[in-house]
Amino acid sequence: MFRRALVRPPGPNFAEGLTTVDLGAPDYDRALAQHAAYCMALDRCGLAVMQVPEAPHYPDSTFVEDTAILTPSRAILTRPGASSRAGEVPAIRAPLSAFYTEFRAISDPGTLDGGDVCEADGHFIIGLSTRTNEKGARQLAAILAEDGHTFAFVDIRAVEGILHLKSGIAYVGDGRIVAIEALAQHPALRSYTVITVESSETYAANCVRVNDRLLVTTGYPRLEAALRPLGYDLIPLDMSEFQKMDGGLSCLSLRF
Ligand code: CIR
Repeated sequence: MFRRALVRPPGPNFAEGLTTVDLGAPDYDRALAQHAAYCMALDRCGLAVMQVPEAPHYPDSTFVEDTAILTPSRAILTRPGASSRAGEVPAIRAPLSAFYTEFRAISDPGTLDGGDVCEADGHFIIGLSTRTNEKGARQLAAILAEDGHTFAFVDIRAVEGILHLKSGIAYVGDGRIVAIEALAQHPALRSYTVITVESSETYAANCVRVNDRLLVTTGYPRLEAALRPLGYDLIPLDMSEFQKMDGGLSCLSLRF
């Protein structure tokens, strides 16, 4: 069970962040409204939502998931792969220190974004991407192994259309993984029941199980139709403005 979430609202320069998609500039007021709806959804899932103040110099800082990996026993601060995002991490440590006494960190020359780390009940699937390099992935794996966690690597560097591993897969509990077609057959997913996302709905793969609810992006009826009969209690959320900046549901919070 998750009890808390850490979030960071987008700042006024949100549109100056990094993006690889060509969907136009995000509307700031809409982004704030979507972020507020996201926080309300986390509240409905039973989480206490803690807000870190926006960071004017870091337009991508609303994507807090990339700054830390949280396990029951420790907080692992990342070393984001995009140099413009490196300064986001220190502000995350302070609020986490109220709940974690043990901190570890990914260090140079390792780089790692939290969006590349998919936890499935204590097993960690770690993506190698343009943001997470092999050294960063191995550092994380070694830290996790100290606590008896297991791990697997998935190289997504040749997979088109996704920035992070979790842009393409999500663990939704009960031994099930939602995955885009390009990753559905990956050996690292062999022990799971895979719910394949059709290519027209790739963006929808980034969904988030929070306690007994599942956050999904609105506008993807095929994935919804696959999930509802399995008994998932869905909370659909409009993510249009975050999608324009390569972000999705999971990136907007750290859940612990
Ligand atoms: C970036 O390029 O870093 C941000 N514009 C988007 C980060 C999205 N984070 C995630 O998927 N975990």
